[in-house]
Amino acid sequence: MSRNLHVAAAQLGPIQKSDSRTEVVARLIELLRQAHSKKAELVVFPELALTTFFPRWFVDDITEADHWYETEMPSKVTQPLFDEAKKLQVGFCLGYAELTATNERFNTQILVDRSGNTVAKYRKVHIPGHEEHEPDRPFQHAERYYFTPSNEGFGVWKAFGGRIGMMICNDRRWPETYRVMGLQGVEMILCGYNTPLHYVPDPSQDVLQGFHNALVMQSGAYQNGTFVVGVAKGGIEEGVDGLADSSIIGPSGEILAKTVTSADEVITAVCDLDWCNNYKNTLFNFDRYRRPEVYGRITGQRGTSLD
Ligand code: ING
Repeated sequence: MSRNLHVAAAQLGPIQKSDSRTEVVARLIELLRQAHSKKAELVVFPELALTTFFPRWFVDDITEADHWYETEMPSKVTQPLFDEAKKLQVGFCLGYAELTATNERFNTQILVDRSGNTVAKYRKVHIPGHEEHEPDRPFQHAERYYFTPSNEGFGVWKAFGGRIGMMICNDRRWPETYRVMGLQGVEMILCGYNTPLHYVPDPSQDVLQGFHNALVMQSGAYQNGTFVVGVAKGGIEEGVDGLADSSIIGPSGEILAKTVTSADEVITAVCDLDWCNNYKNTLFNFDRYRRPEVYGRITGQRGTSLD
């Protein structure tokens, strides 16, 4: 049996501060067309795909940053992307900064089906970086200032003939992210990221960024019998070099496709979602082999307990 989903990872090169949303949306549409010409049915764009990674700058008054957020989706400027996708009958996943009517700020990703309907919204759970200005850093990573961590957790949605989940950037480093979706039978996890190559708190990790990126997503895929699509905004953005290495990973943990540039680039893979069952029904038959009765600490405590 096979249940093929042809997916594309639409990697973005840098978006500079001066690039308008209109220019960026034109790039997204071009990538969407390329993916469609390769016969993709679902196109995955990165985290915060409409703007530069603005948490690298601190502003004393957060309302000065309001212009980086979307208050509606689709909006006037993003509507052409939705129109083109609908015309081509291609679905997509898009990351953006969301400012809600009740003034909450989330790092958000939506899933849009092939008819142009938004079928799912995910808001980032694990918000990395810092909440205060840290003047000694070469650049800020003030995501904890700009975004509220979502309490909605990790959903899995029936779409594109399978069970689709979403996570955003730092979420991919946490095994709980994958497992919570694994327990809902997820078959493909979509993940956008912005990962600076220079990790300010511990520069010894700089050379390991590519390794860690692959390590976590390949492990999460294998241990849960799911595809993972990891999509970067990479390259040098406002002087900060970002990891590219977008990839499509199978439930075996193998990388099926990977980008070779740090610019706008489309890769695709035909993903047989039934391949997931080889893992879900054997080694990782959760119902047969998991021992939740001894995993209490996973949800019972946050930090390490040394008692
Ligand atoms: N980025 C980073 C990631 O996990 C991070 C986290 C935090 C990098 C602080 C560098 C410094 O790849 C996002 N966008 O979550």
